[in-house]
Amino acid sequence: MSIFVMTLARHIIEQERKFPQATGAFTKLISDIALAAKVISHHVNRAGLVDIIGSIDNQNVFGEQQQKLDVFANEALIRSLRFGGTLCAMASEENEDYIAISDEFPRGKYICVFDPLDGSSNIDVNVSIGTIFSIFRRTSPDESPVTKEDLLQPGYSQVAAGYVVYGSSTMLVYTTGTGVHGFTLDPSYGSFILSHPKIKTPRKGAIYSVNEGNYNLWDKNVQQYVNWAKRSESGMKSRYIGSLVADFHRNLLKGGIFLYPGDLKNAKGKLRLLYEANPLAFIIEQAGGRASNGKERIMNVQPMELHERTPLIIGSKDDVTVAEEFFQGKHQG
Ligand code: P6P
Repeated sequence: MSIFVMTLARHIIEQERKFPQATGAFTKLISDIALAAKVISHHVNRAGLVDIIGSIDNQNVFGEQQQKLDVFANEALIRSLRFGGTLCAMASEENEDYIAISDEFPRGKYICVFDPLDGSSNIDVNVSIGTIFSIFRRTSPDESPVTKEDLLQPGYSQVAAGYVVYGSSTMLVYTTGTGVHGFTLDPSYGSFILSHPKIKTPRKGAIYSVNEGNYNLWDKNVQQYVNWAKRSESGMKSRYIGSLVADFHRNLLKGGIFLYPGDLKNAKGKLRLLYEANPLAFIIEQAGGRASNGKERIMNVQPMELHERTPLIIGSKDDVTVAEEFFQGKHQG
């Protein structure tokens, strides 16, 4: 009996067929991202074996110590995307400004913003890390120079979003607005195989994920929510890896809520709107969940800066709704 294997490449082509005006550029763009993910996966899985572990002396745009794999992953994505003719611009957490594709190279109508290797502080201790990406169409006329407004689009304008989690296996999870689909890398063939079709997250979960070490920095509404979540009546248990993609992926599949609130040190929290919160928000909504900054839907927020931060509450719809009620002082827990 021949087994039909649905690969990422086949799946994207089928998705593309749903858009009659599609030109194949989108298929190539996702394929280019998948190629970079395979290259990064190969090096992440060997990190302990070759001299790319440990910090290098330069720092990224936020003064954070760059791990060599950060730099490698960023270069792998930029190289894989720059000359494919699908983009007019890209932006990365590792680069202060966006990268416009110069007109000496073939250019496309898409924009890709990404966090090349999120959770990189976990590399040396073999904890799962991830790549997160978000894709838009440009808003300025095709032949004109790219503008910052092309990059600063609200999350509801995304045409696709996804992440790669480098864990016990390497998985790529993506959406183009018609459901969420998960692919597991089969390293023997170097192909991403459809392993989790049409992912739906439970309406309510039993997991809350937050760094309770920040408790004394939170406002009282946030403290009251976490105090409620810790009580047996909430039916919840705490799970926190400290790697966004790993925490998000577990909660997506099992149900639950991830929170990174603002605090006294960082009023808007730690996570980035464009290439962390928005892509994961697109995915969670497509999977039936919800993503908020505590006051409003994350994907409605108009970005003002490339690297702006946002508080993030994301996961099962009912769990996020309860947390929002606490954050807004409406829930007497
Ligand atoms: P904290 C990793 O550095 C990261 O950006 C996310 O992957 C993760 O969710 C968060 O920071 C963890 O931050 O303050 O809890 O260590």
